[in-house]
Amino acid sequence: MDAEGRHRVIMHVDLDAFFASVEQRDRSEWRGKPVIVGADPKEGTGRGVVSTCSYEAREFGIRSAMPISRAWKLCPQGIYVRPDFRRYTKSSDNIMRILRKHADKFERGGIDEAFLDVSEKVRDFEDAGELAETIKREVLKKEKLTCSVGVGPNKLVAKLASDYKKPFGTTVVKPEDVLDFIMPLSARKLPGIGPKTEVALNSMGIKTVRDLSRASDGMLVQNFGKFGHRMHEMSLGIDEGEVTEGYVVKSIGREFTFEEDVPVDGNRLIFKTMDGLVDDFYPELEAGKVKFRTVAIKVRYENFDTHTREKSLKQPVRDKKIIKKILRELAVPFLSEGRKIRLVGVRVTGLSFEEEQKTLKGK
Ligand code: TTP
Ligand code: MG
Repeated sequence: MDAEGRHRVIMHVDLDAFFASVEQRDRSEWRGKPVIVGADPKEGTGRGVVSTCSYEAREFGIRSAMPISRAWKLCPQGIYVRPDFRRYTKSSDNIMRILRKHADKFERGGIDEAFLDVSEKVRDFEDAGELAETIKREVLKKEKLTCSVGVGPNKLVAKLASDYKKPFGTTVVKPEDVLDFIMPLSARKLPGIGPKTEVALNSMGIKTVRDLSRASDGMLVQNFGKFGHRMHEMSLGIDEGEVTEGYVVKSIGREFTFEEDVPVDGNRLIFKTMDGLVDDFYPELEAGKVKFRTVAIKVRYENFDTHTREKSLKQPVRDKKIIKKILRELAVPFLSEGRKIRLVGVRVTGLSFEEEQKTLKGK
């Protein structure tokens, strides 16, 4: 609330099935059909995962991050496409330009989502709901894509609200309705609570946000450290975070958990996997015209013991061969450890942007 006791009005906009919707927009014969964007399914034997899928594909039970082989089993008749980041980035940039002009303060939250502080632009929450409809119509007309919008007194509530009615939904949560809105949601919906934390919470009998709000702050801190305190705050709908300009991608990378831990003589498999991960994210660097200065590797051993190493170059470059070469160097000490490896991750950081970032950060 500000000095006059007025609430902030925050909006969160999230595109519906973003990558898949771009594909359906650009290939009209795919509209109304199950479209799955991700790795090559290779008739069910492919490795890698689903990036996202159309709502038609979700009816078959397919979801983001699911193994592509599993998606194939659920829906062999689906349309399977490799991601084309160049087109997604372009659409994303166009949409962000539309959204930005409706906000007092604007923050891009990722490739398909943004927060808008519209406190000065609207009279009240009802008015904000109307602005949300205007924005949805404008995005649909100019970019031929649908989005869902959430409005609330803070970023947390706005984000939960945009997810509440998808696709093409609008959900307005007034300050006095925050607790009624948030309490029945699954605790898993809160940002930062992933599958592992969910399991830990479930084992304490905590399933919903209401359960979380009833747990003691001290107990949560004891089990989860600082994040325990944050979880408790979130369960009460509290979020003081400001909408801040200047979204910057800090790193780009991928990781992969082996189906079975890789034995100590598995160097070839490790190298092949790392190369595959690089091939997977490299198009994102090309699409965004991004250079990097640092290459990093992450290794998790069978006992979950996790280590990282990195190497920085003198000059930023964009070169796939260099990434692969440095990763091989960085991997050497891990491979001579004599322990089985569970996961490898590869990442580039120290990013510099030739042009896209300017349009992101501009006025
Ligand atoms: P999301 O907004 O999480 O998903 P979505 O837009 O596809 O679907 P929804 O209607 O539920 O919002 O992510 C945005 C894009 O990010 C998504 O289109 C593809 C990409 N993505 C991945 O590549 N891998 C992932 O695991 C997730 C969650 C998203
Ligand atoms: Mg989305």
